[in-house]
Amino acid sequence: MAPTCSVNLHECLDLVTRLSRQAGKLIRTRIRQKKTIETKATSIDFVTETDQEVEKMLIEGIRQKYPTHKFIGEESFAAGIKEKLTSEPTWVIDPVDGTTNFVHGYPNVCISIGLVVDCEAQLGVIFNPILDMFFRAIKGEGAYLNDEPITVSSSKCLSDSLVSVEHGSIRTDEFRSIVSHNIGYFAKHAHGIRSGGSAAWNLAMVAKGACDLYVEMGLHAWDMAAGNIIVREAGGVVIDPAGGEFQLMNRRILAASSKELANEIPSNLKQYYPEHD
Ligand code: LIP
Repeated sequence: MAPTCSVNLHECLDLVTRLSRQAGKLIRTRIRQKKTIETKATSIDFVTETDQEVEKMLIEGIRQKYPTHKFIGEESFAAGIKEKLTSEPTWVIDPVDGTTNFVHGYPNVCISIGLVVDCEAQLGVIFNPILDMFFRAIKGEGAYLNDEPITVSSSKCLSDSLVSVEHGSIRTDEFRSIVSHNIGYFAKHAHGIRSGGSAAWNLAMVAKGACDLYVEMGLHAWDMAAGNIIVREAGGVVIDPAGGEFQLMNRRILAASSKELANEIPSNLKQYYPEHD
């Protein structure tokens, strides 16, 4: 029998649903206003006051109910609070995934919250408050968009697929040349390519069956913790872009509608291995 999770996942989901809807109101108001922008790791890795405020709201709200739980949050990390992933229940949070979209008023902006227990994804929530799309999954219970069940598409090969890619925020020549090569490969062989500007959004689109494949190298655990479980619960496959097992802390992801499609990709990609967080 599969081991049961030590936390009540339905109570956790109720809590983060309430908190994300509350935080979503702030994002909806602020997206129309002028933002104060700062940069982090690179000149195009942005943070705004809203990212910081939303992360604080979410962490404080969760901590009130679960004082012993751990947090890996994008903005806490940038501020020097660098928690490692352990077997303890850990909330992995991106308060505004798609910060560049948020800065420009482009509507692909998501709150992304994943809960990992014993190093295994148990729950994920992705909320786009601008488009009012709320994706959620609990391990073993399927994936939902605004309370309707969702499933991945039936695509089994690249030549039938729509592919999401990102240019990322790393600006080195090596990275740019690898990304250009991989995007060129998809452009040549797929139905089309899209760039949503938010990893959480891209993963939600694979889960919803609106996109068949998403590959990115150089992102972070908070960009993919929720989407990883939502794609799997929607019937999709999540692996490392080189073909091995997906590792949340490795900063690389390949999400696909099927095992066949996932397996077709790795040998055709140039690989980039970012430094671990
Ligand atoms: C962004 C990701 C995006 C990736 C960017 C960045 P942020 O997250 O969602 O897919 O290409 O490098 O990590 O910074 O908007 O939360």
